[in-house]
Amino acid sequence: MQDNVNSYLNEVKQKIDTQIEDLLQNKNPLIDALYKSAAYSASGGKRIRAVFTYLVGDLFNVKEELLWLPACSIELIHAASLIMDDLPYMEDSQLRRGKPANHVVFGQDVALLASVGLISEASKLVNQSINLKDAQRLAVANILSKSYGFDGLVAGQFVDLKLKRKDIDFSIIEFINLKKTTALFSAAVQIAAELGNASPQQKDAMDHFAENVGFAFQIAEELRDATQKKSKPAKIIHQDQLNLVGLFGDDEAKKYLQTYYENALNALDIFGEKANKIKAFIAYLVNI
Ligand code: GRG
Repeated sequence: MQDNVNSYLNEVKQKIDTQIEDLLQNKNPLIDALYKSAAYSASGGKRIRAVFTYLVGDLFNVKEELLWLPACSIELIHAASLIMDDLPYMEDSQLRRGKPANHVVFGQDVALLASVGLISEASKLVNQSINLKDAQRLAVANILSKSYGFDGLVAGQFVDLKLKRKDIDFSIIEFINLKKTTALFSAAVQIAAELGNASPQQKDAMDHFAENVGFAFQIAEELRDATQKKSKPAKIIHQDQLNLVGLFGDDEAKKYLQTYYENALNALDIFGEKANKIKAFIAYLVNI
C-alpha cells in the first residue's frame, strides 16, 4: 500500500509541478525578478493539498479536467502563505524547504509582492477555468476565498503571532491549527466534494475528515520539529509561539494525534472501501 501511496503522490506532484511551472511563465522582462520570486516558492512543495483534491475527486468520480486548476490554485495560495509566514515581521524564518526563504533570496519587498501576486493568480485560475460551469466556478471561488482571509489563514496567523505564551490554552491552539493548517486542507477537500456533487451528509463527513486530518498532520509536524530541535538546537523559533507539543509534551501530543487520526478515518467510513486510498494517504501523512 505504501508503494501505491508514494507513486500516486509522485504522479500528482509531477502533474501539478509542471502545470504551475507553465502557469508562472513571465512574458514581461520588467517584472522578471517578481516572477522568479513567485516561482521559487511555488515550486518544491510536497503538493499534499493538491493530492487531497485529486483523491477526493477520485472518490466522487470527478474528471481530472475539472480538478487540476483548483488544485493548482490551492497550491499557489499555500506558496503565498509560506512566503508571508517566513518574513521577519511574521515567523522570521531564514529557511524554507531546506533552502533560503524567499525574502532571503529576493528581499522582503519583492517577497511580499510575489506573495500577493500568487494569491491573485490563484483567483484568476479559477475565474478563467473554462472547464467549470458558472455555478461550479462560483462555488470553488467562494471556498478558496474563505480559506485564506479572516475565516482562514489570515485569522490563524494573527492569533498565532499576537497571543502571548501566557494566554495560550488548548482552545486557542485548536483555533490556530484550524485556521492555519486545516483551512487549506478543508478547501482542497470541499472543492472536490462540490465538483463531485456530494450530498450534504457526504460534505459534512468530508469536512469532519479534513479538520481531523489537518490537526493530526499539524501535531505530526510539531513532533518532527521537536525531535529536530533536540538534535539541532540552533534552529530559530518565534519566542512567543506555543503549540500543542509545547503545551502538553510529546507523549500527550501523540495521544491527540492518534485521536485525530482515528476521527479522520471514522469520518470516511460512510464511503466504505472506496475511501481506502485516502485512508492509506493519511496514514502516510501522519506517519502511523
Ligand atoms: C496568503 C493571504 C495569505 C495569508 C497568509 C502568513 C499567513 C497568512 C499564514 C501562515 C500559514 C502557514 C504557513 C501555515 C503552516 C501550514 C503548514 C503545515 C505548512 C507546511 O505544509 P507542507 O508540509 O509544506 O505541505 P510543503 O513544503 O510540502 O509545501
